[in-house]
Amino acid sequence: MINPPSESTEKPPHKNEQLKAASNYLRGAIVHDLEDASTGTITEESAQLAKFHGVYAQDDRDLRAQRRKEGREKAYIFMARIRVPGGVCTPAQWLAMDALADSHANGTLKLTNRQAFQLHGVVKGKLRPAIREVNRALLDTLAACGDVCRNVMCNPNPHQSHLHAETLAIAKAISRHLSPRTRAYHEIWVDDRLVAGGEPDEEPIYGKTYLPRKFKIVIAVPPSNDVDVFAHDLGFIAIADERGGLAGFNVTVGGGMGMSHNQVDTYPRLADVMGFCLPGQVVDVAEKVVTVQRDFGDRVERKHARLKYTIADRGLVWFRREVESRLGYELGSPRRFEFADTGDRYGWVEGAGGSAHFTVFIENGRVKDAEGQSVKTALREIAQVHRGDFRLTANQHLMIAGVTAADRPRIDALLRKHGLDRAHGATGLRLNSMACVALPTCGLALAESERYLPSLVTQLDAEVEAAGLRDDAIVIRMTGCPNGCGRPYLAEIGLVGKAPGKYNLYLGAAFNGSRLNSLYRASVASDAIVPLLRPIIRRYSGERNPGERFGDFAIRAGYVKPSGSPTDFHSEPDSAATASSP
Ligand code: SRM
Ligand code: SF4
Repeated sequence: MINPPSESTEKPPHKNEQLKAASNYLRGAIVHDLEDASTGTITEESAQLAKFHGVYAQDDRDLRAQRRKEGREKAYIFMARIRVPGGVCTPAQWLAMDALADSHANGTLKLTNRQAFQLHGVVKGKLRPAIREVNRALLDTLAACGDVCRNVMCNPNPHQSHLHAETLAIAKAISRHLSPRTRAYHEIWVDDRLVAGGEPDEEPIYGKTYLPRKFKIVIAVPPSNDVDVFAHDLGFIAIADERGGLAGFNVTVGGGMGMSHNQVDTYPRLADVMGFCLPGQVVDVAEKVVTVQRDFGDRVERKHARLKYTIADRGLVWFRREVESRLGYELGSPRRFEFADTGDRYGWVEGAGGSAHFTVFIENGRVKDAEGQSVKTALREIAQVHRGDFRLTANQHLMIAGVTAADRPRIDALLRKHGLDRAHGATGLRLNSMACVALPTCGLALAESERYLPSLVTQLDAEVEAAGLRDDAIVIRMTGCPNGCGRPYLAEIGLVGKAPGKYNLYLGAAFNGSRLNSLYRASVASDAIVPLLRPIIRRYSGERNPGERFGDFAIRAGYVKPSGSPTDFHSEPDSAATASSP
C-alpha cells in the first residue's frame, strides 16, 4: 500500500519508483553496464540501482576541466561503502580493507560518520573484484546506500560494556532483520551467476519498490550521544535499570539533516521521543516503523520523502498510533535520560574485564599516509598484532578495543612509533571537528570540506589558544553542501558550503546534540570566517558563565536565536536578534 500525503497525490510517483519496480529486485541493467567497455561509468538508471548495492558512480572533479579541454570523458570512478553494523570489525577485516584501499582504490580508507568504510577512486574494471574481496572478508556493501535501512549504528564505547554488549547485539539483529533479501547482490558482485536456480525473489518487508528514501537507524547509550541520535530516522536510547542492566529503550523518530539552500520546505529536524520499548521488542518496533514509512512516505517528491516529513505532516500522535496498531501493543512512556556530549573519548580508557581501549583521533576519518604522518601504516602494523577488535566511531575516529594488559606495551610502542599517542593532544576544537568528504569525489559538493576544515581549524586554533580555550571542547563541523552529511546543524559552529569558497555560518547548537543551530551569516567568504568568529570566541572566553558551552553562549549573547522553525536554517537573524553582536 502506497499512500502519499495529500499535497502530492495529483502528481505521478517519482521516476525512481518505476525504476525500482521494474528492476527485478535491484538487478536492472547493472551487469550489462559493468561489462560495457566503451565507458568508464554506468547509466544513470544503473547508478541509481547500484546505490542499493553500496556503490556510487562518481568522477574526479579535480580533473573535470582538464578532461573537458582534452575532449575526453570525465575521469569516472566509483565509491564503495562497506557496512559495519555497530562499527565493530576484526583486525583481519581491517587488514583486508587496508589492502583493498591500495590494490583497488585510491590508497586511502575513509571511516564514515555512520561507522562504515568507504573506498574511493575505484575504477570500473576493479569494482566487482573489490566487492568480491569485501565479501571474502565477511563484510558487504549491500544496503550501505539506497532507499533501504542503512548501516545500523551503535555507541561503540566498551567501557560501558555490560550495556554495550547487549546494545551491539541488538544493533546487529536490527541490521540482519532489515537487510534486503534480494539475491541480486550476490549474483552481480560475488558469484557472477544466478544463485540457487533463479527462483523469484521476495522482499517481505520492503516490497518491490523498497522505501521512499534512505532510512537510518541508530542506538545511543547515555550519557554519550556520540551517534547523534536525534539526527536519524529511527533511534533507540538505551535506558539502564537500577542495577545498571538494560531496562529497554526510548524510541526516537523523524530526525534528519538534509535540506536545500533557499527552499524553506526542506529543513533539518530533530527526532521526537515517541515512547519506550523493551529490549526484546526493538526489532519488531524497528520493522513496524519502517513499514509505516514504506506505506505513508512521499513517493512523489524525493526532497520530501524522509520520515521527518511524514511525521511533520501527519503528527507524532498519528504516527505512534499507526506503529502501535501494527505492533498490536502500546509503547510505554519515555523514561528519563540525559546526554552529556557527542564527542569521542580519546586515548586509553580502562574497560571491564581487565582490557583497555585506545581511541585514535583520525582527522575527518581519512586513513592515509601523507605529509610526514603514517596513520595507515600505523593501523596496519597494529592490526597485525592486535587480538581485540576495532570500532569505528560515529565521529569518524577509531577505537582499538579490547587490548589485554599483556598486549598493551606493544600496542603502545606502535602508537608511539607513529605518533598516534600524541594526536589527541590537539585543541578541544580540533578534537571535536568533523567534515564531510565533499571535493573531489562528491558529485553534490558546492564547496570544499574535508580538504579545507583542517586548515581553517589551524587558523581558529590560534584564536582559541589566545583566548585561553585550548582545552575547551567546541564542536565545529563543515559540509560542502546543505545535505548535512557532517551533521553540521548539530554543531556549535556549523559551516555549510554555498558556493566555491562560500559558507553559511551556523551557531548555537547544544553541545550534547539536543538542539539544532541557527543561521548566523549567509555566504561568508572563507577568509571572512575567522574575523567573524574571533570576537565571539573572545567574548565567550571573557563572559561565559561557569560551565557554559559555546553554543549556549552564542544564544545568550544574542548572536542567534535558539532554533525553533525551519526558517531558522534559511534566513539570517534580524537586526534586533544580533543587536549585541560586536
Ligand atoms: Fe551523506 C549523499 C557522504 C553521512 C545526508 N553522502 C551523500 C553522497 C553519497 C553524495 C551523493 O549522493 O552523490 C556522499 C558521498 C561523498 C563521497 O565522495 O564519499 C555522502 N554521507 C557521506 C559520508 C561519507 C560523510 C562522511 O564524511 O562521513 C557519510 C556516510 C555515512 C554512511 O556510512 O552511511 C554520510 N549523509 C550522512 C549523514 C549523517 C548521518 O547519517 O548521521 C547525513 C545527514 C543525516 C540525514 O540523512 O538526514 C547525510 N547524504 C545526505 C544527503 C541528504 C539526505 C536528505 O534527506 O536530504 C545526501 C543527498 C541525498 O540523499 O540526496 C547524501
Ligand atoms: Fe557531499 Fe554535501 Fe554530503 Fe558533503 S554534505 S559529502 S558535499 S552530499
